[in-house]
Amino acid sequence: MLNKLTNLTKTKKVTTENFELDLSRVPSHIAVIMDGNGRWARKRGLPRIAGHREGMKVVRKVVKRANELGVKALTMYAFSTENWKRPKPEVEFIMKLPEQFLMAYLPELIEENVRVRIMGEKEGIPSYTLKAVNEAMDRTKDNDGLILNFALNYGSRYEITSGVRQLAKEIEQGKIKSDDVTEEVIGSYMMSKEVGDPELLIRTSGEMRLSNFMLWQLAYTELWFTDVYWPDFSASDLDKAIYDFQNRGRRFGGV
Ligand code: V07
Repeated sequence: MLNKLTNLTKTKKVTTENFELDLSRVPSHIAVIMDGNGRWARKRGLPRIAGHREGMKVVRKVVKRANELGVKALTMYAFSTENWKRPKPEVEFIMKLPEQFLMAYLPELIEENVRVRIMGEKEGIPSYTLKAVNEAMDRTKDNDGLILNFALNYGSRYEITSGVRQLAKEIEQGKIKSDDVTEEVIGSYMMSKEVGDPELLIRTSGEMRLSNFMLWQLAYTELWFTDVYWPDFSASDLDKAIYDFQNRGRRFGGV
């Protein structure tokens, strides 16, 4: 078992049975594509929604572990703009998960000094989902620990398009000059402006695509893939991703 920890508080290193993490080089922002919930369920002869429910519990475990390791921000891809194409009952079930998640875990998140955020297009999200999320954002707004940023009704090309449209509007109005448009300026028009760019992207379930997720922000991000289905993902899988991150040769100005 990889999740038996020793000396977490005593030294700068955290040891599991197989590897040691350097707590001074934990990625500050990790983004996660939580894929494989439907396949996890099918493998067990369960309905897809059972996979989503199980996946929700894993979010909590990963938040807990990330917080212990000193991660500053976690961006979790909860619902994409493409996910509306799924069968209506499945979409309705998924949209009730934020409320369920918060009912079960909000007290614990508050306790752990976590700040809840969302990024995505609010239009289209059911009102009961927004109500739960707004309440969580409000009740955690003064927390200054880990930022738990859910991508909800999010699509990166949409994000870039609406950011560029807004920027163009402000150029037309003379609020900003086209010559002053830098990468930093464009970044500030993205929905992730609060959390910045991830240092590590994790995608579960064996797919090796970005699927319209944080295309602008992932320019320099280390990408880590695993065949593990999201509901089977554990705290030690997170450790392994961070361990691999710490053992990759970081090249500057290279490829
Ligand atoms: C969702 C569970 C995880 C696997 C991926 C798809 C299904 C937690 C949330 C959530 C969102 C906002 C919030 C609190 C919790 C969530 C959706 C789907 C839409 F403030 N899990 N989870 N939201 N899944």
